[in-house]
Amino acid sequence: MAIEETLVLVKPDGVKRQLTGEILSRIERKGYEIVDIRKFTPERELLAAHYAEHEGKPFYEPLVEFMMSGDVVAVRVAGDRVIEGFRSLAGTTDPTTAAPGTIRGDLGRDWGLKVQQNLVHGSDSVESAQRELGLWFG
Ligand code: RTP
Ligand code: MG
Repeated sequence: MAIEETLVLVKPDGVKRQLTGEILSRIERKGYEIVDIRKFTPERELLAAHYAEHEGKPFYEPLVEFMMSGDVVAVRVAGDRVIEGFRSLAGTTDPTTAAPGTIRGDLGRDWGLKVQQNLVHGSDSVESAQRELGLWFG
């Protein structure tokens, strides 16, 4: 079986705060491999496809606007059980209460904004990872 891969995004808050290196370093120190990496500001069409499951939710439009607000670093990461492994490294969605020791818990917090700026995204299943890697890396 091929080694598992996941899509990690360093979101615009992480890029602006110059935390890309810290986040990539945590991925590498855990033992995962960075296979490919790109930095660009995503367009609405890509984000609409990426976040299709959230369309219609109250946070959807603020989320898309936030993700279009600056550069994102998209990373193809490989390793055994990397999908659940990275989500464990990232911590839970809300950065205020994410466990210390995680990326969101150590480096994130609420900023009084309409959307949770929580530094990173990680695919949540094999199917999501394949779909999302196709969207961000073609
Ligand atoms: P991600 O997809 O980014 O890895 O995060 P996740 O699975 O932990 O969170 P998900 O439920 O998929 O939500 C996607 C992103 O939407 C923003 N969000 N804001 N109530 C809120 O304000 C809210 N809920 C979700 C977050 O940026 C979250 O990562
Ligand atoms: Mg998600």
